[in-house]
Amino acid sequence: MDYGLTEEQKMVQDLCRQIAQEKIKPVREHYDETGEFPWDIVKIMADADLFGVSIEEQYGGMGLGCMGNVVAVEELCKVDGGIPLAMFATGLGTYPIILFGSEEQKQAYLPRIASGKSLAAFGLTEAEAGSDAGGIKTTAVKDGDHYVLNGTKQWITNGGEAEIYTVIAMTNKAKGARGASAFIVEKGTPGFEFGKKENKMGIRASATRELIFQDCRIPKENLIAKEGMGFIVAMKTLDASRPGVAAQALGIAAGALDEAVQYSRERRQFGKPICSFQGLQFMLADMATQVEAARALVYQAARYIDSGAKDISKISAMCKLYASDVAMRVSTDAVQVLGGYGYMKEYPVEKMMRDAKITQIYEGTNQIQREVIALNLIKEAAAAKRK
Ligand code: COS
Repeated sequence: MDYGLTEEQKMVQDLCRQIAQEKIKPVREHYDETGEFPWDIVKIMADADLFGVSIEEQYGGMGLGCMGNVVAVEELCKVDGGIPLAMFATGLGTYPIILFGSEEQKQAYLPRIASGKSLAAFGLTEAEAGSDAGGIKTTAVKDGDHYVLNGTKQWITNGGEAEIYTVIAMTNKAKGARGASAFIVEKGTPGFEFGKKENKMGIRASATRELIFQDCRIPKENLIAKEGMGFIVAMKTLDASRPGVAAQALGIAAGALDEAVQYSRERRQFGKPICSFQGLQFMLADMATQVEAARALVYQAARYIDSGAKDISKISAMCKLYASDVAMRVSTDAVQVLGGYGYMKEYPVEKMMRDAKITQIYEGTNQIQREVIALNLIKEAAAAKRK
């Protein structure tokens, strides 16, 4: 099917398909079992310039925007939802710099990230502040030419492996969400350590760790935007990055569908391939329809973002919500199609089902996405009434 991709987007898609099939597929089981960080694949993705897909060309990237990223992530995640996360979690950690960084900060960090020499990570979540992003307790206190950070961030993707961290901390607790600020913190800064690596259900090739700040002094130049802008930086970052999670979910769903269709042609019961039974055909038809609908919404969101539109919160939340629910349903159905084999680790669909679950949870639970969508609907209706 022709999705109206540009030549450059098709080139990225082909490149990712090749990397996924030739490099990731043979090792996905190993990384899932061991939970090791996939540095060999990170290097392959870096050599293919994939870390720079959506970074502007003037900073060493390909300049292919959100759509370039979505196409790449979908293709890689058809084979494995965990290993490529090193790449698009780096994107999440980079958005605060892309969207709000000064020219000096962009020049200092974006070329390093685009080349894949340094991974990035985003530090917002804390033990007591997940959905309630405004409730963070980590503090940043100005002290001359420095800020001093104290606090602990939880469940940070790429934690420990990344060199560059964008971190949200309170510079004025009394002001609540309006008292938060965003900072760049480099690995190796004294007072910045990592907690234990989490043992997860899925996306096990991805590193998830705590970031621990104890009197960590960073130069005042590492403040992103202005003091008090941190919550907005975080919200706009999530608006920009959620289509990436949606693309991960879409890729997992499409990969699970492929596995189910293939298997149903080979598996014989009652003397014929199980794909000749209508009960199974109806399942496959529903799975395929959901995958296409998710793809349409994810591509629509990415194109809208690339058009330069400002009101992207709603469509971004919608595509993440829809594609992740599709990923969960389709991967669960794929396990059902494969039956007993689907439940075994010899086949990839049980892993796809485990990997799919996180897409309904991280970068904002799907309950939060629904809230974002509803709040925007109400805001739009109020604005239309005023006109
Ligand atoms: N873009 C720009 N501004 C935004 C915004 C957005 N997407 N979302 C909120 N804001 C602004 C609001 O307009 C408000 O501004 P004012 O203070 O000028 O009125 C301010 O930010 C506070 O907004 P609000 O009162 O809606 O904040 P809440 O604390 O109620 O939180 C939700 C809103 C729940 C939507 C937010 O906390 C959220 O997205 N939580 C999920 C966080 C998340 O995804 N965590 C996952 C881990 S990070 S990988």
